[in-house]
Amino acid sequence: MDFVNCEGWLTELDDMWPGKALSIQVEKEICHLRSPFQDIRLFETTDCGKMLVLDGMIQFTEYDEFAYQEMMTHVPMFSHPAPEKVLVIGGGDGGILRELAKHDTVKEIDICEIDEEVINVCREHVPSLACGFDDPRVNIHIADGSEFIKSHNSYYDVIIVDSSDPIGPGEALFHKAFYAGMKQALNDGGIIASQGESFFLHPEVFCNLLGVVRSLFPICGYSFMLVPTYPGGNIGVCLGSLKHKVNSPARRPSAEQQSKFNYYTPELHQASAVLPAFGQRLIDKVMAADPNSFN
Ligand code: SPD
Repeated sequence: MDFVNCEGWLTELDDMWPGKALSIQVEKEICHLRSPFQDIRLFETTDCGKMLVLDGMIQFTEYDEFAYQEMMTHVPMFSHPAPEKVLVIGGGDGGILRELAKHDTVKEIDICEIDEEVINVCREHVPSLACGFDDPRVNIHIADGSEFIKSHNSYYDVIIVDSSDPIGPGEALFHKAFYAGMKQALNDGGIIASQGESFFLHPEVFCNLLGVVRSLFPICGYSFMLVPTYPGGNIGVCLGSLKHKVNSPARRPSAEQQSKFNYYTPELHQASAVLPAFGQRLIDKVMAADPNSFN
C-alpha cells in the first residue's frame, strides 16, 4: 500500500489538482492487480465502505457513489421521452447499469468497457454496484468504446460515458473525434452524457468538453452533483442532445421509481443545471467562442 501512509490514510495526489488532495482512511486492501490498461486497487475503508482506485485515482466509494451514478444516468434518461436502447461506455463497476435497470422503457443495455479486470474485481467484491450486471437486458462488450461506436450507426437513444479522468485509458474519451462518433451512433432525438469533470477544479477540461459538444450538437448542457470523495467534492455530467432539452426532465419518475432514488429528483434535475456566477461565465465564454477552437 505504497501511497497509503503508516496510519492508513490514502491521499489522492495528482497533477490534475495541484496543491490540494483528499485523504480517505483505509482499513485494508482487498485486492491489487495490474491489468494491461491500469493499476487496480480495491480497499475497505474505515468509514466509506469499499473504494475502487485506478492508477491512484478514486473512482467510487460506497458512501457517496449513488450521487454520481444517479445523476449520470437519470439526467439523460429523463430528458428523453422514451429511451429504449442505451449504451454505457466505461462504467465497469456496474453502478450506471444498476441505475439504468430502474427504467422500464429500456429494452437493451449495452456496456462497452475496455478493461475486463475492473468488471471482474467489482463483480467479485462489490455487489452493491455490480448487481447492475445481473439485469437480463445487459450485454457486455469488452472493447475500446471509441471503436465500438463506429459499428452502431443511428442506433442508441442514450449513450453514457462513465470514464475515469482524461489521463490513462480514458484519454481518448475526451476528444472531438469520439464525440463525433457518438453523434453518429445516436438514433433520432438521441442524447449523450459524459463524465464532465468539475468546473471548479478543471475549468479548462470543462470548457473544452462543453465546446466540443456545443460544436457538434444543437443542444448542450452541464449538470453538477455533490460527491464528497471526488476531488473538490463535486463533478458534472456534460450533455449533448439532438432534439430534446436537457436542463429539465421530459417526464417524471413514477412514485415507485422515485422511491428507489437517493439523489435524483426532477426538481434537482433543473437545479443542477444552474451554475454559480463564475461557472456560468465559463459557459458564456464557451458559447461565444469559435466552435472550431475545441477538440
Ligand atoms: N476523478 C475521478 C472521476 C471518476 C469518474 N468515474 C467514476 C466511475 C464510477 N462509476
